[in-house]
Amino acid sequence: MFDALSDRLRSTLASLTGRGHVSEADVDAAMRDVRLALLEADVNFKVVRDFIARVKERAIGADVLQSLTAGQQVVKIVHEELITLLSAGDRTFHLSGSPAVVAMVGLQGSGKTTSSAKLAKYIVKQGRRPMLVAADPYRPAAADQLQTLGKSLDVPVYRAPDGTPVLDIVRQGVEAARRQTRDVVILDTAGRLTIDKALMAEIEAVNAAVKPAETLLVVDAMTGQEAVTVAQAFAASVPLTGLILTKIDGDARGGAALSISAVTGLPVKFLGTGEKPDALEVFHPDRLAGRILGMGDILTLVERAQDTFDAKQAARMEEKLRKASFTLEDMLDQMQQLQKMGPIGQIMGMIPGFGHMAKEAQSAVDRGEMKRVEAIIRSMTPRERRDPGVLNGSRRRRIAAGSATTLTEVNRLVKQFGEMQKLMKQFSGGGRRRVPSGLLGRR
Ligand SMILES: Nc1nc2c(ncn2[C@@H]2O[C@H](COP(=O)(O)OP(=O)(O)OP(=O)(O)O)[C@@H](O)[C@H]2O)c(=O)[nH]1
Ligand SMILES: [Mg+2]
Repeated sequence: MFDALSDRLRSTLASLTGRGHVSEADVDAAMRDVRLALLEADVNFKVVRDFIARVKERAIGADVLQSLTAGQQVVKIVHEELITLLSAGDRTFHLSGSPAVVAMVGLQGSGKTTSSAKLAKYIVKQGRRPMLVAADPYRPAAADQLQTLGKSLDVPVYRAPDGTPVLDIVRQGVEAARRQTRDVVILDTAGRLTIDKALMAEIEAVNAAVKPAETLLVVDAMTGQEAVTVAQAFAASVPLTGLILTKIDGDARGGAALSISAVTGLPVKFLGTGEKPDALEVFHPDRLAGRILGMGDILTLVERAQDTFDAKQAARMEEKLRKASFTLEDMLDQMQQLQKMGPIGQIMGMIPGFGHMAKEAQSAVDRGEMKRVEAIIRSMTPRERRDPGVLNGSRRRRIAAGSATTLTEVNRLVKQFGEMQKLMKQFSGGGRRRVPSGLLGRR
């Protein structure tokens, strides 16, 4: 979502760091570019104006420009101000009360049900016992959707008979949770097409009836400034404790994510980054700012790796890498693990210095290149996977035919793997240098 903005900011800021002396005019010119980049990313114009004013005020101060590292300092100021921009309110996820009640509210299709399931999964990981409540009395299909998700996550779903009024549903849901010793209740409420009085009244009544510890507004980041307007309208009439921004993985321009906290004063607590139940990230302003400025986001990457990789397997892989006994079989394994971490473009965007390659890597995957490499390895015999040295011409032709690829592709893979092995031998000969496990499955 932040690709275009990120590209522009990176190149503008690179023009500042790539030189010895930085003048006030240089900062002005760079800030004009930053301003345009933000506006083009659909960031609210008042937010942009204030942001630029703050950066300029700090950057044009005498100590900055006279310093030998003026360029870097300006970038640092942009980074810090970007963090401030994203940091409104209290981002702690409060789960007080027994059970703690979390109400999900928002417009139709914003992602309430999906986010309820994601949150349930997140809460289970924290060692708690959530229950989902289908608090949409108007559409039986909504309850079906939640039940299916709950089943796949092994989280119980409370569902009242059709036609039960919403206040009865939520009270009964909380009761059911107490009986089943569930300590968190997530209310998946009904969406509306527009913000109307009836919806607001319903949210208020639910609030009064079950006193949620969190009332989270779910907004679709793909709708851009519309999302900001919606959040403003909700915030003006019901007490919200925070926001969940969904569909951050989409190709909208990112303006909603960058403006919504500054405009509403509400904290963003979570980001939805995909359709699957594990595509939820706790929102960290510093990490997002780092990602946008191309500084990477190692912390999120490490967390994802920890969630995805089994520690023993990772240790075994690292051992193999160190001893340079890594085979094509292992490479296939690693590629599969890596894909579990999320779309390759997202992952590469988190590695410092790799941001600019993220798009190309993603399109290589989208073109099916990763699948083809997998197919090639799968068409090899175990012996060939362990020792590509035996791959003579006729074996290679057999593999190309078996994997529906070409001889050129097979040759390329074998060659690349050979180069990788050489590299690994250097690493292992070079002493203690550790190869980050899990990151080498990349072609
Ligand atoms: N790509 C992507 N899709 C999402 C995300 N969150 C939700 N979706 C999709 O958005 C659509 C709507 O999601 P729901 O969770 O059903 O939305 P809702 O707010 O419960 O909708 P109503 O109950 O009809 O008001 C579904 O197709 C979801 O798969 C996300 O973070 N990324
Ligand atoms: Mg729903």
